[in-house]
Amino acid sequence: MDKPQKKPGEPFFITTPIYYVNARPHIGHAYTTIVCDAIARRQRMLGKDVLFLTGTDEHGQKIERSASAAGTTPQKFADQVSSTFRALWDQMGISYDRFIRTTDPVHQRGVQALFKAIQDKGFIYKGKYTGQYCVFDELYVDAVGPGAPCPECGRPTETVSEENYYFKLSAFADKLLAYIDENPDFIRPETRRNEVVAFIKSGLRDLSVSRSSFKWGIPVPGGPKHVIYVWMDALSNYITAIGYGSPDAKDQQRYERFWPGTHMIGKEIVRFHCVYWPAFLLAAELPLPKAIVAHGWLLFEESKMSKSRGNIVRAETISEVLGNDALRYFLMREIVFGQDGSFSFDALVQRYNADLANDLGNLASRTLTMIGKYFNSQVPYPSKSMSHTKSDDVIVKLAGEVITTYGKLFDDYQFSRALESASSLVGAVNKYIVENEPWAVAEKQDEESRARLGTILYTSAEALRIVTALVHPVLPDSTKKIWKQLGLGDIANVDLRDLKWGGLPVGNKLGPIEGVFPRADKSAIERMQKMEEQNAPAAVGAEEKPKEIPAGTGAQAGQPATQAAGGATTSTVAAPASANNQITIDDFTKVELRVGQVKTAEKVKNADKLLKLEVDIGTEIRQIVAGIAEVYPPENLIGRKVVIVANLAPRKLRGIESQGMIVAASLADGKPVLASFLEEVPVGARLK
Ligand code: ME8
Repeated sequence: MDKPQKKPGEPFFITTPIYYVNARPHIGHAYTTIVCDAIARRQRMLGKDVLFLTGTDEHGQKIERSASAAGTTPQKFADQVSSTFRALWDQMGISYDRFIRTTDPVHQRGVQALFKAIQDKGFIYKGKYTGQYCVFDELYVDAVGPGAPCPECGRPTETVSEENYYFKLSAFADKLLAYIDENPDFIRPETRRNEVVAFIKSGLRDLSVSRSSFKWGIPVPGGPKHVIYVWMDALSNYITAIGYGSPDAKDQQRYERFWPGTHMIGKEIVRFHCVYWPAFLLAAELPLPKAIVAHGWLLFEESKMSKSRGNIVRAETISEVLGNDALRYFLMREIVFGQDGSFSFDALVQRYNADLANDLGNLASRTLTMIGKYFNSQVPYPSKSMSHTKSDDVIVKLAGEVITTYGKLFDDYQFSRALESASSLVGAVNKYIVENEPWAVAEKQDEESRARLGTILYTSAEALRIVTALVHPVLPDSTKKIWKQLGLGDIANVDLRDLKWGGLPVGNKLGPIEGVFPRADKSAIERMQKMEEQNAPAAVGAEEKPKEIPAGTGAQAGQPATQAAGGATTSTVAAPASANNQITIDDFTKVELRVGQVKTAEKVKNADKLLKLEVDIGTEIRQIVAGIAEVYPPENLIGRKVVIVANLAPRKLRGIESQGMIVAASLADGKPVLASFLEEVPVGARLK
């Protein structure tokens, strides 16, 4: 079973997106990374020479602003968040072979080489761009007018007027369409492929591939006032990480060996990967990716899990309470790959208990314990002639079918169905054990009964071995333990191409037996929820101090208590806090006050005092409902800098979500006056 020595197999290159360093990792990022990890592990077990790449995307205006809002330099900011990603992947046992950072000098050199190659072929020219740009998506947008919403995320766009370098994207529409048509597996699943085709057919306009109004990026070769557009920079990681653009011959060989590879991405970045990236490669006359595979979104409480929605769950919490494998299994079994899927702690624990603690865990513990007890921990002989029954053949046949089905489904990205087929074998063997009652057979000492007992337990243990090998890429930690208990070597060395019935050696001595999937109870859910609550940004709600808010400035007239949740918070004209009302500096620092800039403002229907604003706070755009309509006409607020309580829990006012609150003084007549600055202050700066 174990391979005597590893010959380098066929190359197999798989990549995750490189994650932005403006947000800390959550289980949405973990989802893509885990799926790639499981694929990489399976390919290694199929004898492939695997290169699994992940990393971080560190340039661009969004990161520059996030760093400035955090009061640090972009490089320091990127160093810190990038190391958080890397540390998490290490903690989760992600078997990446290379971690690329776009601030790595080798990457910068490679991006410049690609830019130059495209330029040398005549596909880059200089021009002036005046139009809308979405900083959140780092996307040029065809919308018209200042503040027009981004078609991708709905946030207000910014007007950019810059002299830029342009890429002749329009020259590649026909070539792309022909390639997609000739290579049906290039973009998966089919729905995404259809979207891409429709997008290209709607007309491709040339793309600006540099920016000149900020500095945080890779300089354009020969155009030092410009930095290369962050998506061109980021997409190039897939080749710079493996040696493209390096003068070193070894790097060149690595690039030649592994490129093209397979990209795994979330569905929101399909256009960048399936249109821009292949067009850049066509322009530079480089091979196109083998495949681009897009999955759906992980939802939490019905909406996409993301930092800006404040509904993230961290992988660390789940790992700490249930172990790494529980999250891996949930994400790959519960979510139909390609579609959106919901996460909840209840569903996680339910899935873990049902499939792992009960089914697989039970099969392992009862089979191994009985071999320990009745056969002195040595794998018994399965008699073919004596006491053989049809039920044994059923398991042998099913195991053979599952090996084939599991592989086919897994390699077709149907992970949930693959795991379902593995579960069907586990279920069948558990049933086989119950029906054959080995504990009752063990009570009889005659030769036939001993032979029967041996057959039952060999059949169960061999099926367990097969399932364990199959699901190892999904459950690396726990299958490693089961493998040891079966007395076998290193599970990572198993060659799945050799997996077939009968590989468990008779007489094999089992290892020490221990429980692999302890059952989780309600307290596990509570613990995880508590850990996430403690990790969430501190929320300061008006409910805690309703008295301090004069009724007149309430976000909703006559409802002072709800005002601070989303409206203007006011420093009241009431007496200052008395000594016993004092707070410590720690209390104060819990309140995250930031400079924001109003992008859009409009009246809320049927609410005289309310305005709905979109406020840029440096890292993102927030929607805030404020009770200031009686004093401030909406048009006077556009472009105005205001002070925002940025870590207030979101609340709904008149059915509209308010994601923070604006700070204002409240005069004796209850009228609000917005806090403002005499000096110029950058958007996103923190008040402390
Ligand atoms: O887009 N559900 O980085 P990013 C599923 N830097 N997957 C999710 C998810 C969710 N709720 N949230 C995040 C970028 N992801 C660019 C990529 S690549 C050259 C540059 C995963 O930090 C998913 O893979 O916003 C998604 O595509 C990716 O994280 C976005 O990560």
